[in-house]
Amino acid sequence: MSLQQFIEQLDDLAGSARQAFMAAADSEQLESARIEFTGAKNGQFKLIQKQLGSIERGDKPLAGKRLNEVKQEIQNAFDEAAERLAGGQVDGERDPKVDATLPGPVQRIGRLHPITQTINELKDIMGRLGFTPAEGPEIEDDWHNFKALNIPDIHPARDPLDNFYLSTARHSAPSLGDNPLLMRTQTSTVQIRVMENRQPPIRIISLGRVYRPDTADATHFPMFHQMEGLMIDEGVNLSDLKTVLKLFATSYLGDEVPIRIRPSFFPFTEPSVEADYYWNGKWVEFGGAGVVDPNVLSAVGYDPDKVTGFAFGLGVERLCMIRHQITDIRYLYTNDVRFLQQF
Ligand code: FA5
Repeated sequence: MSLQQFIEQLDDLAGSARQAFMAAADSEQLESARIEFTGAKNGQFKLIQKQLGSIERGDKPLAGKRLNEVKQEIQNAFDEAAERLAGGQVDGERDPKVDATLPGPVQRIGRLHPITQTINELKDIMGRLGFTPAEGPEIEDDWHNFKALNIPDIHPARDPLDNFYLSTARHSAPSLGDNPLLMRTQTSTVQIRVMENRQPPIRIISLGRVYRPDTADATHFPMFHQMEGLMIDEGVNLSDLKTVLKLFATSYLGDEVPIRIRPSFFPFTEPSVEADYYWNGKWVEFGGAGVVDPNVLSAVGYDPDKVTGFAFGLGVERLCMIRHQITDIRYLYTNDVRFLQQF
């Protein structure tokens, strides 16, 4: 059994025992609740305690600690109920011995996942720069994931081995010329969806999950998040892009952060760049970007002679990892409470 399951069981038990003790209307009912939860032979606490043996060795100290805490919590709840009944008080009556101004028992409450916290912060920062959030589906079609982004039919990025196509025949390649569905590989799909439905000026971001059959390692995961940015208006150029990326990096990382752009290639931007920022003594890549290719503007019905724009796509996990010095992306997705509690 995993540590998390063990702790969840204990927490459920503590809640149920507290409720049962509180609901007991007389000492007989309280005693039968006590036997049910803490009976020496088959009490529920005993049954969970027996599972301690199946917990991994390294997790045992934490599991044992929580076991003792819950035992004490249940005992306290029992003592409170016994005291209440001894005073002849039943639910709903006022207990003169209870001081309602004292803090109650410590409640273990959940918190937002670090990636959700990062997403909220990114939305905040970009919101201050005038970028509003836009959404798109995670199951996409060929048009939005490739074709409208100037990625031609014969292009290695469409390889079935590099994409999660949704096909009735397993592992079958999509037939050219139709519009197969796939899990989106990039949030650039949302650029197209927004431009198809709105006229410039446009200044949006889109934050969401993307999927690639990448082998998981310290910096790669098959499901990860990207933040897409898109700005279209008259006269928007590469130096506007650099300004926005610099303001973003400085806001997110908190200091004056130098950034640099290097030439790169994406079919949907021309010129294309890779953006790096300087952090903790080294240059770190934070995503791809560029000036929106005129072919993309034409594909959505804009006039490339009238409007121009820039786009960027950043890896959210990588940003979160740099900021919190997380050394392995897999920590974000193994749901270990010891890791998650630190955020
Ligand atoms: C793209 O996905 C482009 N759509 C970015 C873009 C948008 C370019 C708009 C131009 C205009 P790329 O494949 O490099 O680019 O991915 C962008 C970022 O996603 C990477 O810099 C990295 O931070 C992150 N990333 C890529 N693959 C993974 C992975 N398997 N796990 C975690 N993060 C990843």
